[in-house]
Amino acid sequence: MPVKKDTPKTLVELLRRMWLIRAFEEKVSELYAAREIVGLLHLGIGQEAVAVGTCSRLRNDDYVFGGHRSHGHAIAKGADINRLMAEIAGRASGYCRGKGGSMHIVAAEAGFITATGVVGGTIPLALGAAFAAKERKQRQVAVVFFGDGAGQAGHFHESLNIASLWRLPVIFVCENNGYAEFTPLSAHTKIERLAQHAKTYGILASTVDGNDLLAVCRAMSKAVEHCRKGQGPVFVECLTHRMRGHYEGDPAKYRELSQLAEWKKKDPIARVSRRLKSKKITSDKELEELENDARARAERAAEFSLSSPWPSNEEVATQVTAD
Ligand SMILES: Cc1ncc(C[n+]2csc(CCOP(=O)(O)OP(=O)(O)O)c2C)c(N)n1
Ligand SMILES: [Mg+2]
Repeated sequence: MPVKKDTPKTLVELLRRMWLIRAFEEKVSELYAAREIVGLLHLGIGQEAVAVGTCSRLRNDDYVFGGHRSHGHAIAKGADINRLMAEIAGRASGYCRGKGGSMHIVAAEAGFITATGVVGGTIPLALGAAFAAKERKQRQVAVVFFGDGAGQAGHFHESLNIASLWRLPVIFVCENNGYAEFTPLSAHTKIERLAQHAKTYGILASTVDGNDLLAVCRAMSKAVEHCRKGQGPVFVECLTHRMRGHYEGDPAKYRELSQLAEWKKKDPIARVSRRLKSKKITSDKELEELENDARARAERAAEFSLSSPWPSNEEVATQVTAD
């Protein structure tokens, strides 16, 4: 969702959005543990600043594409959390009538075009949206979120090349959380910074602290301006960390506990809260209210979802098979 102007109040609003994502995902995790939600579930807890910082720079009619860890991206772009949670719970009131689930979110009215479980699979799709936007001359941009693991896929490299060649208004947002499933970055590439790949293809690229909301906002403001002026694609690599396992239930034995503890100190929500408090913009009580409000909204989304009907047998069989 776009912010009109950056003021101290804006920062409070962005913190509210980060809390909404956190509370939403923690509620989803709770429902998963209670087996109210089934299937594979990938949470982005700890990565909220990337989603919120990026989408705060976008217009409603800009396009966003995600992947398997994209609840936060959809919420940040303005998706309705009731319909989103219902989708994850497989209910008929969900965005895809319960047939897409956690990894196939579509919230078209909010400009969240699609997500996929195919790693990096929406990167070429974002190029298509950017191409159409360029043809229509409406100065929209397309943003695609993906992880460091996608950087080894052929379609990632082909897309960077074409986007650069055709000067497409696409912003590649790489959430480099250091792992692809259980494999550390150093075991799947010799390249330390994914932004290096983009530079090779002649794309304007930078690496930022993805747990610093303001750093993400600054990088994205520049990226969006560059794209809207028709100057071609931009690649922003955001260094971050997922605080949960790769999927819910992952024992995460490949990760040192000390590493997690270090990242917890860099929790993006705590960082913004400390900043607001030290600048006397927000009191402890107001910060607490932000969290409580987000948790109450997530609770209502859960009630809405679990009281919604399952899709009918006829519904389940439509739109999902090749005739
Ligand atoms: C094309 C493809 N290959 C492999 C997989 C299995 N897989 C699912 S998630 C994942 C790792 C993705 O890592 P990354 O892109 O860094 O995203 P993160 O999970 O860290 O957010 C893999 C290999 C897949 N879903 N799709
Ligand atoms: Mg990763």
